Amino acid sequence: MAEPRLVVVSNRIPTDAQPAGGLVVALHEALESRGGVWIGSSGNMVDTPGPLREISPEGSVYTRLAYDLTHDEHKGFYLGHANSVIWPLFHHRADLIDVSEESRRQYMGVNARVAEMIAEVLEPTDILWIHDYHFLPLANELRKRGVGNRIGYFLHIPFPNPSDIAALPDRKQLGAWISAYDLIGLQTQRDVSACLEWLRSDTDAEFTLRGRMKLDGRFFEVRSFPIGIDVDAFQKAADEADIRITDLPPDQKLVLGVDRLDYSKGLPNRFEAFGKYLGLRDRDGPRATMLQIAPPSREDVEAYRDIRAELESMAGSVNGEHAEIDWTPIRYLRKPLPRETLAGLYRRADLCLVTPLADGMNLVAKEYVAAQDGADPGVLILSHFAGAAEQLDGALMVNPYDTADMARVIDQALTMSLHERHARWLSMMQVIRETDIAWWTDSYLRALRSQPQMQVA
Ligand code: GDG
Repeated sequence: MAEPRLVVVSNRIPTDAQPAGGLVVALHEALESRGGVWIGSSGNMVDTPGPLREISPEGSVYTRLAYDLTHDEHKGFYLGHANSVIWPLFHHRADLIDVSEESRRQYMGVNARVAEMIAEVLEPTDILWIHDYHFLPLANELRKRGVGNRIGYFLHIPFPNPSDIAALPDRKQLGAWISAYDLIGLQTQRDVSACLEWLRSDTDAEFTLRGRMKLDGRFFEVRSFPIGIDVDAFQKAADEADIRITDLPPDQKLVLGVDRLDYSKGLPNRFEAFGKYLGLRDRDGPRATMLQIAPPSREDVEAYRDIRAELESMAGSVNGEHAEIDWTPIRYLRKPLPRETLAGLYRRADLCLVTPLADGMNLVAKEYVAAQDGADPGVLILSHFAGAAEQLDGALMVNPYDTADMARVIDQALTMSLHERHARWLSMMQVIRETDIAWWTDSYLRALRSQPQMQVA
């Protein structure tokens, strides 16, 4: 029997023929090998939105369908409810949420409008794969329109604790939203436990045979599928990159951070820890320079402007205290770099700091490991709070709130023997290879296809 057609829905749809960036590449490859349809927003804002329009590049084996958002939708749905309520809450920052009736109305409105457009192009045997926190209610909106297809969901960010959900204005609807899906994919076992704990404590969900849940007469499954990367592509890019990419002397240690400028990534804690490390390092040992790449994102949201100002002042004060005429200990680049440059920096770096306060997975951790030279690999320092910590036990684990300990661990990493660096790197490489991006899409879609189509009890 032919495979059912795959319909993917994500917030933004790429417009390039060969898209770049972790998730986008994964979905592009899944659709290239299987064919199907990808639906998402064009990134354009208009006064009066039209229907879905095809934007497939020439020769594409799958179809890309885009919609535009109105200015009010962008403000309320994207900047408002998705990024000023759900994102901070799901990253345990209830103190940053900005609840507004209008934003919530736009969030529901966009989900209803996107459901309407999808229902029009859907065929009865299609399977749908919906991504991320922008679309929590989308399956429920589709069910209301009579869609009986198999619908899967993947949440890229952490699943919140019941205490965070208590602050969600939509908490009473969340059960109906989740149970409208057939398969809820989460990044880690920790997320699955949080989701099951919430279902048990706050909803009428029942556990049924074979690990499935039943709520409001619908059956669904909650499982973890840790997202991976294209390991060979990263290795190749790093092999081909010029590692004399910076003007640092070859004997100077490079400590690298690569993060979207986001308060969940723990950048102030990292700067503070690096400052403390500079205070305790052996003055006769090699100098270490920290290079932080932090391209801005969501700059129209206030909390993102605050983090930017905070970091700039911290970098200034650490450098003020520790810089020499010929050495600036913290370098901070607030712009995106081409992927090839990034691959070269990963290869050159002796240490990568991935120290978020909360993070669904964190692909930078995996990319850094994949880009190392196996004969002389660098060290990864990883926060317990990154989803990747569940898989990468060869990393040096830190609690990002304990900056004095992080400073000592930075020193440990920069003085680690080749033998230990190699053993740790090998163990991480094995996991990264076993659960690469092809494994992620294949295992998720296999699990989704095996869900029975008739779900109503
Ligand atoms: C969400 C979840 C989850 C960064 N700077 C540049 C650049 N990047 C690329 C990295 C990496 C990607 O962006 C960032 O991915 P992360 O996983 O680290 O973080 P989020 O953007 O927050 O992603 C996260 C992910 O979804 C997937 O499920 O892991 O937990 O929050 O690929 O390399 N790329 C280029 N220039 C840059 O300056 N070219």
